[in-house]
Amino acid sequence: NETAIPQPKTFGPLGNLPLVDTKAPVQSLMKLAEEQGPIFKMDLPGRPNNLYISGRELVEDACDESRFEKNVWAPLQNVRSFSGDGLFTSWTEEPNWRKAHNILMPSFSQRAMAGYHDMMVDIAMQLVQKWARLNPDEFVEVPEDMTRLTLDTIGLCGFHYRFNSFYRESNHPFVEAMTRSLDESMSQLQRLGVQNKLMIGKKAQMRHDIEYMFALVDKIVKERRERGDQGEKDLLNNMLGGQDPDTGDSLSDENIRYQIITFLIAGHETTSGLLSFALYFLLHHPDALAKAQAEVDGILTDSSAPTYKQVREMKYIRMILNETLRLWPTAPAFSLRAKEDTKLAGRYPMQKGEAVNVLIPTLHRDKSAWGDDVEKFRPERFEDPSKIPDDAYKPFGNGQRACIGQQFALHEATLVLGTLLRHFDIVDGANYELKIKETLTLKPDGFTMQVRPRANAPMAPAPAAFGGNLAAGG
Ligand code: FDE
Repeated sequence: NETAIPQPKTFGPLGNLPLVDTKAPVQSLMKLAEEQGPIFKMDLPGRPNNLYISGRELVEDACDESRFEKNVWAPLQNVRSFSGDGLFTSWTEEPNWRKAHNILMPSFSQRAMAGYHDMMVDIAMQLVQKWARLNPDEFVEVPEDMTRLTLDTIGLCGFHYRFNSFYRESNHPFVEAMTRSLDESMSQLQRLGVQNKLMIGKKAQMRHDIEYMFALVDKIVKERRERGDQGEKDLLNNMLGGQDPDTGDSLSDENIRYQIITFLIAGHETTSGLLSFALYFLLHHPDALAKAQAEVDGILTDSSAPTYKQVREMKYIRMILNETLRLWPTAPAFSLRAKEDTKLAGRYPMQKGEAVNVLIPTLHRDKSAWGDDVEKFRPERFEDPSKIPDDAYKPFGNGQRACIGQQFALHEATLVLGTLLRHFDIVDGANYELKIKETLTLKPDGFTMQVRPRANAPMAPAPAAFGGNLAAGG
């Protein structure tokens, strides 16, 4: 009852490496999964025996937390040079993982979202006002504007720091440093060991970028420590003041630095990709777009900014986001390793420490879970929560190591998408053809569209003024 694991063709010492497009590894792996089936093996130079799984049955079994645990796999290990033992890149057994998890969980609960809502509105309105001032023939660069929005949102809700990305033509230098470092971390994976050693210029650049990121973050922490707590209910205050109920410990300044960088990475690329893909799908699905606009027209009936409660009422907008994450989960893979010798799905023997990588976009196209129309964008799949095949839907990862920012991302994205559709019609003026750019995350590359203010839209309200009492709602 043991089954051999398929492997595509190899190329001598390079193994399967030539089958992976260095610019689009996930899309290469999706194609391989189509040919090889729900489990296959890849040998890469210096990294033999990589297992990829993408079928419902196998993923469900690997998500059994009594036998498997999060694996900090190569892509994440490279990121550790700037995110250290922050939540995303730490092993579960590192003491700082549970400490930070315990301290930060309440800050990411659904209840906590009411406290961030006004800050999210502040940034969303900057985007609405920017788009409202475009001339009719101008194009919106969708992923760029969504990245401005999500970065500014996590900066404000996380640390009361304003990146002010909408006031800049080019990226904030922090984003440049972070993007370059993420790119370099991914490129290191594709190079052979000896090639990596030769990349002296790249290494110096990365050292420089990391120093810049640390300096900016350390300054934010230092200023907050000196100024003291003025009642900001943001992540930083919770980290500075919070104690782990298990150990009584608080987080060190070094670990707080890693968490801030983690939230800036995890909280902006993924959510901006989600919003960009959602707009792409709506351009191509006029029925869903009409239904979404009808929903927000019925909810946002006056000219004041959306309230927390109104966002919670936007059920169809949420369904659109869920369906978008099904087809293009912007964090496209995660990795698990065996905690003991075991058999995956009862037939693939695995030794303790051996890993399997979950290919989420292919899992989300498993016909046995989703039906024959898997390629179709159909938000109605998410209408009845009891009909969602949870074990075949993993856009936020698994178990205790699942995304802590899920409610944050979904509240923000629902607010933004709902507000945009209330104010604008969207037009595919460039006949954009989907091309997916891969970094640590996925996003639609070079996606532009046009927007037209809607005849019946409310005036874009000025950003809500808020001060020390903004946490009153939370
Ligand atoms: C996490 C996460 C995950 C898992 C990974 C692994 O396993 O490796 C996933 C899949 C995710 N995440 C996804 C996502 C999507 C979206 C849209 C998001 N995400 C968003 C967000 C926001 C924020 C702030 C975040 N996010 C965060 C985070 C964190 C911190 C983490 C880690 C956790 C632990 O503890 O581990 C994650 N995220 Fe996310």
